[in-house]
Amino acid sequence: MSSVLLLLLAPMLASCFVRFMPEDCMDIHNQDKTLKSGVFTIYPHGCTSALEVYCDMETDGGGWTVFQRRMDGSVNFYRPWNEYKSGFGRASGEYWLGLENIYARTRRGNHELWVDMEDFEGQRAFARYSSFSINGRADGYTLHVSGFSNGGANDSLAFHDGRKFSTFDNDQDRTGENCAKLYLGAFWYAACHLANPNGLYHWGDDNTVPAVGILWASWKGHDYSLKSMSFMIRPVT
Ligand SMILES: [Ca+2]
Repeated sequence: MSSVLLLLLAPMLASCFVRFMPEDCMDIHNQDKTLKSGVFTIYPHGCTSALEVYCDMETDGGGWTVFQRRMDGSVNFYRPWNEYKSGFGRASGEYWLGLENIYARTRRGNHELWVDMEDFEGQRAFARYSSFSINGRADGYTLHVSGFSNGGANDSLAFHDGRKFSTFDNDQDRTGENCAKLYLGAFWYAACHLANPNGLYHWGDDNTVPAVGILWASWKGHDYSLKSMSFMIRPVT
């Protein structure tokens, strides 16, 4: 009986004997500052929580944990609550890390946020926030973001500060409508959005349906869907 139990526990125990268990990309960066950006394994909440993420090791000195990444439209982001809660996609491409994992990180201390974006004409811009956190599930993963500094994209996120996260099957927005259904995404919708990072991947301002794309309105307006966008966080010491 005990040997059966051991057999069942073996995979869990094995992962708990890993010597180096970084909680985020900053831990990995601090271990070896020569590492380039790429996919790494982190342990956001303990030894059984191994998770692959993309780490940006170059932007402003590196150590950024990417929690949202769009780049080629290969992953469908129009997904239900449970998937936004736990995460989906692949760290080597497009993915969403999951609200529980983001919460696990930001509850451990102060974090800053960097939103990186690129249009189809090869221009780049960013927005940076000196403080970023979300509440837990019981509070609807409410967004707290402040301390904006401009990297050319202007501020489209202050509008979403204090809002709960909404998906098409869990409407927590500020309207009688369902913002996630209207704009084919999932976000901290208010009424409804100035940013729609998890919207529909399409090509720039292609005159299809308005305001459903991967948008950052203060940079390219409500109808221009960006080529790439990523949200990444880093602990502030
Ligand atoms: Ca609503």
